[in-house]
Amino acid sequence: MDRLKQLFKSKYSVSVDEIKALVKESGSMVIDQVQIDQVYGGMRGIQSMIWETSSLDAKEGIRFRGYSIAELREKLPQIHGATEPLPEGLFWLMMTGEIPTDDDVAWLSQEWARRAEVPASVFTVLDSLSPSIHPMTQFTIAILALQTDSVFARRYEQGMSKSDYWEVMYEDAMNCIARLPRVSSYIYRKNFYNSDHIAPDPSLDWSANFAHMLGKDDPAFRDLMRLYMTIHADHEGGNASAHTVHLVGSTLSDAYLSLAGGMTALAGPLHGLANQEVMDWIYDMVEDLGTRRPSKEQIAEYVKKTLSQGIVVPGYGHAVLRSPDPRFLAQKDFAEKHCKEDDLVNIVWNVFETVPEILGSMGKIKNPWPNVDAHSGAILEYYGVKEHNFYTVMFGVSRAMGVLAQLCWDRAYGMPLERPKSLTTEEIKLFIKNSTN
Ligand code: HAX
Repeated sequence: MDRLKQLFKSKYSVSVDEIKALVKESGSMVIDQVQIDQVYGGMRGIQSMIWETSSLDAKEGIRFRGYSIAELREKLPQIHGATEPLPEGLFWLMMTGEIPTDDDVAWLSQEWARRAEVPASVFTVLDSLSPSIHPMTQFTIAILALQTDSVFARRYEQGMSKSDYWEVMYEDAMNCIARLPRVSSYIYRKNFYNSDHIAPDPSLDWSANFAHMLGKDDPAFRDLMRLYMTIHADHEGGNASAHTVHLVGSTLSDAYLSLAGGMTALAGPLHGLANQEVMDWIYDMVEDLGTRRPSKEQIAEYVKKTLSQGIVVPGYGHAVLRSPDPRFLAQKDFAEKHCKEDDLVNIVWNVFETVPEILGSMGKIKNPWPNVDAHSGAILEYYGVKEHNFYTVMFGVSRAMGVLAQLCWDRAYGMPLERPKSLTTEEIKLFIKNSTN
């Protein structure tokens, strides 16, 4: 058994015993109450699921196993010469609750490199797809094509004990994460570089190898990828992509099928596609105003024009957060060090200074602040990844780490099929009538 699997096993064994005891002793305690406006309002805030790998505070933002993004940037191992943490370290942390050593992350980099070979059939599937198919759809199709290699699916068909589910989920999660940079960079080079593919370099860490296969070998871009892959990985369990993976996984669908479900949720414009929408919106603004250096007054006018058309300002607002997203601030910090003169980056910063006041003045928006997607595209463009419709795929590669780490926990806990109760409006009316009589 490898070192991460061994440690994971020792951790989950303790947690499973604790959970059994707490459910036995306190299982009937009421943890939350549900209002009718929440039932109609996207289930906001209802405390109804377990997610161990991270937790989101409305004001403070995300914490991974208790560590903020600022703390992760300080505490997670980095490789020599790098300025950002290795996402391998974050995966280890999410799986075990422990900050890994330099040796642990070096091992994990090698382990993912060892598992990274993508079956030729996946490339055949991708080659058959028209370039007009959105890269995010191609990515989801590729994940489904990878499913032929699912260890869980094969072992389940042969008949396996429930007590072994976690172990094969671990194998699938590790293989899947290892292969996603290759698959997604293949989509990138196929669509935008006339299938001029770049072979992986297994001597590199996971993010640097991804950067390399995209065709971007600037050391600063490698660091950007390490940061990007770290901050996009997880945002507790209730967000649409994470919750979808958890839900699909609860049917005992394997890691690939579950992840593909989550990626179709991430592909929506109110979720991960917002990073593409932000850049398209900025380009429309630049064209409309006829300048790449618009003043804050010009930006304010354009924002008001967007809102008057009934269009949301992409990259702003959040279902949970009520302050600027620390993932936005981490990217701003990176951009201040690496590309502070860039026109598009400066537009992002001026939008940040302009939009919250306008959105706040509308009175209905609960969070006028930027989210993670408001910043990422401008920095990616700076380093030459200019294809906006690829950005959500990059988000998806990172998100896989968080949701698949949690799926290992779901299996270790023996989480049951998820099946909440739905109501008809007639039933709600009846409930109101009976409650008020
Ligand atoms: N621009 C204009 N209007 C906005 C807005 C924005 N950025 N954000 C919210 N609103 C509107 C809502 O559409 C809603 O309007 P109606 O009452 O007319 O329907 C109203 O303000 C109240 O919404 P809310 O309660 O503040 O926000 P929700 O929890 O319903 O929605 C969203 C959260 C993220 C979906 C929303 O803020 C939004 O559409 N933002 C723009 C898209 C975006 O950036 N999405 C990415 C979010 C982060 C993420 O998941 N990244 O992957």
